[in-house]
Amino acid sequence: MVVKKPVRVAPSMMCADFLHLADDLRVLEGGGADFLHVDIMDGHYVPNFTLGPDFCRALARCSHLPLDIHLMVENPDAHIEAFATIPGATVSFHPEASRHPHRTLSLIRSFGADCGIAVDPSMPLSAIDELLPFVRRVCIMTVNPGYAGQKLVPTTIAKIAALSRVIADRVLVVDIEADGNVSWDNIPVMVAAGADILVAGSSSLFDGAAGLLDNMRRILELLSRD
Ligand code: S6P
Ligand code: MG
Repeated sequence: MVVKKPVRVAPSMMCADFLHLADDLRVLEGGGADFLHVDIMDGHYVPNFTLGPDFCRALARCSHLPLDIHLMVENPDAHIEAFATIPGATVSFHPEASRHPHRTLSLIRSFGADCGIAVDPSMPLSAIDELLPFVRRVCIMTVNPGYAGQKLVPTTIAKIAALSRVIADRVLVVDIEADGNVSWDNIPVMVAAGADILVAGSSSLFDGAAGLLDNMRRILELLSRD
């Protein structure tokens, strides 16, 4: 029998208040967050810029929560070392941005990090079929990469469900992460589809309607976790 791990929560750091980050990290740790999701954007793979290796290292110094680093960059191989050398990190990249994704996965592992791949809403699951046995995490992007505060691409829910079946059928040890518009309404839908990790951003945890701790509690309640 497969014992399912509880669904885990990865607050999206690009949605955090950078001017109160140290205090908010304490709240997230005490409130039951499992990872810190860090979006890295290069202005080429996506039109936006966000965070970088110095920010990741500062987070790793300031928090015991493992980093979940999501590279939205062209030519990820050129940047792997800066991120994969951070102790405890998982580093995910978009395979279409790499000429040889298997090689990129090996490079991540060679620095001691766990590796993952991120799947754009337009990318079919068949495109990652050959990579699945070599990754620990698949980040299913439920919005288009590049910005917080976007609306769900609805077809990505069926993609989570289909991937969940593939993982079970092939008896793989791979976590499915849902990334984008993880809202109060979408959380139960994503979990029912098979998401193992939820990236919590401006649609829930950082919606500003309540404090961080209250919103963390509300997420854990929805997940029936306390
Ligand atoms: C988007 C990025 C995501 C965002 C997240 C924000 O390119 O990969 O991780 O940070 O989508 O959450 P929300 O709830 O604003 O969509
Ligand atoms: Mg992300």
